[in-house]
Amino acid sequence: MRVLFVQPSALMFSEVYLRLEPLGLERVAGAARRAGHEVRLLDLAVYSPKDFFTLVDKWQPQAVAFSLNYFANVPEVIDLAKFTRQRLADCLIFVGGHSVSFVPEEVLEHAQGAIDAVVRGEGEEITPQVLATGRHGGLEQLPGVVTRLGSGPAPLLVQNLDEHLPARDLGGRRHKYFIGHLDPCASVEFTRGCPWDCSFCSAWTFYGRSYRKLSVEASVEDLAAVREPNVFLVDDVAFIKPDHGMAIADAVEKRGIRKEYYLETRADVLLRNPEVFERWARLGLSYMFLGIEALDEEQLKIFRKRTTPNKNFEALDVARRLGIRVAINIIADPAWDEKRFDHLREWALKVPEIVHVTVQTPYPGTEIWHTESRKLTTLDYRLFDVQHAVLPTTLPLKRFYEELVKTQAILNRKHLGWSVMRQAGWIALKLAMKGQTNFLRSLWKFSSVFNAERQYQDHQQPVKYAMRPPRPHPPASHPHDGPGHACGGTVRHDELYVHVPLTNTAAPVTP
Ligand code: B12
Ligand code: SF4
Repeated sequence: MRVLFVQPSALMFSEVYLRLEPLGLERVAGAARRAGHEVRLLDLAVYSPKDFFTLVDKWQPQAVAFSLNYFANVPEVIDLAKFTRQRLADCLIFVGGHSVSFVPEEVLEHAQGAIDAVVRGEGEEITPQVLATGRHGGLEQLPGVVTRLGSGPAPLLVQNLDEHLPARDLGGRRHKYFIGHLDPCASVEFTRGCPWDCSFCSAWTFYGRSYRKLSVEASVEDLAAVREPNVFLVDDVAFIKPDHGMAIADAVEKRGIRKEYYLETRADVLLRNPEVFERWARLGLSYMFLGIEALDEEQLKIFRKRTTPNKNFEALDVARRLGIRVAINIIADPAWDEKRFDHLREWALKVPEIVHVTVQTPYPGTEIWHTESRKLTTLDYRLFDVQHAVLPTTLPLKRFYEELVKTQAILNRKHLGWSVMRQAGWIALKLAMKGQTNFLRSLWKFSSVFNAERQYQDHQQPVKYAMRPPRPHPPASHPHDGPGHACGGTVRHDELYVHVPLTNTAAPVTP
């Protein structure tokens, strides 16, 4: 069968800071190819919609599969599916990925028959079965598959992550993937899932709080196959298990693999296992993202981060000592006024770290989607990208964006200050001489992307597809029974999961 896998276009953030390969889709496409299909992969973050239209018309795929990891891409994917259906009436069209796994029925409804099935959960093992079944025979009986006729049993976790290494050769234009000056940059996965349960995050609800590791051999085999000099580790929380991190480090050293790495982890994991980060710093770990999220204890409790401001600040000290450059994120509540933004700016200018600000956004699949008592001000999927306010703002909306963008601009200038700029300029020039211009372009893209007027105007656009609002949940009996004082109700964790925790493969790990 001719099968086309499609990654939708990149969101705001990616125009400035980073653009990364669609690792999940490469793994799923690899599984389809191993099952004997003729496979192509098109990433619309690096190709244009015109390339998609041409491929559909010229290659005439018999199946088209879209990845939908981000809610903000829902309208785009539905429109592309509708286009495909008009051109190829018999084509099997299905969608899978992180976000769509939480809202399969509503996406099928919006698509009005253009999408045959939504595949919930991990796609590697089920996709060959979906392709073998085709559009006319019982898709709705397969695990995790939802069609307009009904849905199959709960999705199954992949038995062995080692068996599905990504098909990196399928995509093309790999020189377009970068993060900051790690240009070009590939992505690699050592572990999957997260045992914590932060109230604003859907990583744990997707994987049923499971945490699994690729074997050391498979991790290193994949890393060794990467041609790029830089690697983004996509693990939700890197090096939770220090032995695993150390064993991979041993193997990397033995094989003489030298790369520059970027990873994401938690402050308490860094404090608990500094030796593994120190080891990786020697192997080339130069950037780290720490999920700090809030500066005060009360807010950390609301997010259920299970850490304290002191621990967070201690972790920043450790990273500085190790010589690892740290980027952190703070979540701005739409209720913030000028004073709160001022406080954040003041703090952020004092610390040497790169500070990013995103907007608190309840998503389907997160706990706060059900418990947030404030009413959503929009149901436009495109605005659910953590850069827009979807909850009522205390400041007039435009003022809120002015404060947000002012903060982002100050922080952007801070980490691209004159001395850094001189250094960055030099790096950019060296990369440009090698034909790598992503980092260079990103240096002056900021103001065209982060723009208060543009963000405000996004709210005035007509809404073609609207999200289904959350179902009301029973109110918490006490204001602190729920995740925090903003709680409007309670929700059982087992109602949130895509992959239901099992005792064998997915035993929840105690953090
Ligand atoms: C790496 C990562 C990124 C990378 C993106 C890499 C890329 N090109 O996809 C970067 C850093 C760019 C990024 C950015 C953002 N991210 Co992000 N990201 C992640 C992270 C940590 C891991 C994703 C990953 O690679 N996993 C490993 C691969 C193997 O898994 P996967 O992609 O999910 O694919 C599997 C399944 O989803 C499924 N699948 C995927 N596609 C398909 C297609 C078909 C047909 C089928 C059948 C199955 C299938 O099968 C795959 C294999 O099992 C996840 C957290 C998580 N655990 O998922 C957050 C996560 C997905 N990101 C999130 C967010 C909010 C964002 C941003 C909006 C944040 C921001 N600060 O602006 C941006 C927007 C990005 C954009 N589109 O432009 C949220 C999503 C929330 C939501 N529901 O929309 C998550 C869940 C994190 C969280 N804390 O909640 N992200
Ligand atoms: S630790 Fe990170 S990945 Fe895990 S639930 Fe919290 S925010 Fe999500």
